[in-house]
Amino acid sequence: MSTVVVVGAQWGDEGKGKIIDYLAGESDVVVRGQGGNNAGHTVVVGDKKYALRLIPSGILYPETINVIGNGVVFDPGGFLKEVETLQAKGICTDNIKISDRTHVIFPYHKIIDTLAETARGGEMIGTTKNGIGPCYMDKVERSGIRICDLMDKEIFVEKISKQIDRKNEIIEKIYGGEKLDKEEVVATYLDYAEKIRKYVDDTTVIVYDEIKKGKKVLFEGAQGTLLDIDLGTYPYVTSSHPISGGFAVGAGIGPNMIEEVVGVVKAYTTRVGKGPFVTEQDNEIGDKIRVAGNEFGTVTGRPRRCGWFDGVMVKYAARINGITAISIMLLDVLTGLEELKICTGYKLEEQVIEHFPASLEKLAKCEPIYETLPGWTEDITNCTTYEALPENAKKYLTRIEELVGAPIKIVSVGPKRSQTIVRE
Ligand code: 2SA
Ligand code: MG
Repeated sequence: MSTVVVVGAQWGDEGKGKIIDYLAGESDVVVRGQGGNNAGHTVVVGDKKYALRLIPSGILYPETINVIGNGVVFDPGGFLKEVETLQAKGICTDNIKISDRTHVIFPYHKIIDTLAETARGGEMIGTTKNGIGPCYMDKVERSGIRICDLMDKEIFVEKISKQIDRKNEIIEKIYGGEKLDKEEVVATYLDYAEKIRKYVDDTTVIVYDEIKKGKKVLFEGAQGTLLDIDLGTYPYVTSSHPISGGFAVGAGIGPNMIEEVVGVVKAYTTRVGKGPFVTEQDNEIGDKIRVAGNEFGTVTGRPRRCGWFDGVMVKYAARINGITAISIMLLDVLTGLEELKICTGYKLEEQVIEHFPASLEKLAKCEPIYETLPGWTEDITNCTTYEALPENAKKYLTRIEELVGAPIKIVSVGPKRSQTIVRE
């Protein structure tokens, strides 16, 4: 396949980093199309660990072109820091292309993100406070500032001056926060502009040409399907489209250019932030999974909420993404649990619900319908073939395939690259 999209099929943190790295090694181009530095992939290569946030995973391979597409929201300060960290580890960062249509994150976006969360009080979303939502708000409101604006000093100064005046009013009058110093923001961003200029390009042309040449292009999803602004658990979502269709818009390609969609799924479910979670195990089982799976946020260290595999949710993700292959992650975390439960349906006021509901109030009232399967005790971390997995592990995976309606083609049994079973 020459074009592959990799998406998270749950609430993010599915372990996409590992699969993306696995596929990036054989890709000519790796493209990000949504989100910003609210994403965070950890890639382990040999004994080195790389934490990527905004830069595509292809950066670890010298020949690969890394595209930050128009659908991304771009924090220049964060980007330059990431470049520096990679360079310090001996990684070449020349092969990065940033779309000239990408919207830029400014300090007021981060300030407003933080102030708005505080103002929401008990109803906070639990955002990453990176200014993601407020930057997308400006984009949709049609007052955003793009990379192409930043590249032209005169245009930029005019636009940013107006914007800072507006934002200072919001910060001061609505939230009682402290106003930003206009000159300081302008000077900082004019400096950033010069540092990123060499990376800026029309990436829609680059991606199109590479696909036409028959090159291998990997579209690297961030976050997860249930965090999609339209199709996720709204309002506990991010402000972009972390689904396969998000790449048509966020990279500027025709949807028919996407050939394969890999859905990355944990063998159980986790979520960070707030919102209903039908299969949540706020008990000993959840604690066991959290410890075994090291389910704590990479950046903040927040404990993640843990629960059983939710077949209703992943079936929904498979449908809206057009998932052609599933990659099951962290199967080894379930080793040693006597019984495993899989949610096959939801019950709402005595009715069985087969499709993931839109209303969060309904979702919060849904009871999981579980099927119980026997667990396994054998260590699976050294299994290199699907056949070598314990019978009960295979039964568990087969049931997931049936429920979700897509084939499992990759199974991960540990963090290392070598601990990846690819099914022929
Ligand atoms: P924001 O900051 O506006 O995007 O936050 C809105 C909600 O989205 C959630 N959110 C996330 N949840 C899980 N993982 C995220 N990023 C992953 C990471 C990246 C990945 O490891 O950091 O797995 O690809 C992520 N980003 C945003 C957030 O908690 C809010 O609920
Ligand atoms: Mg993560």
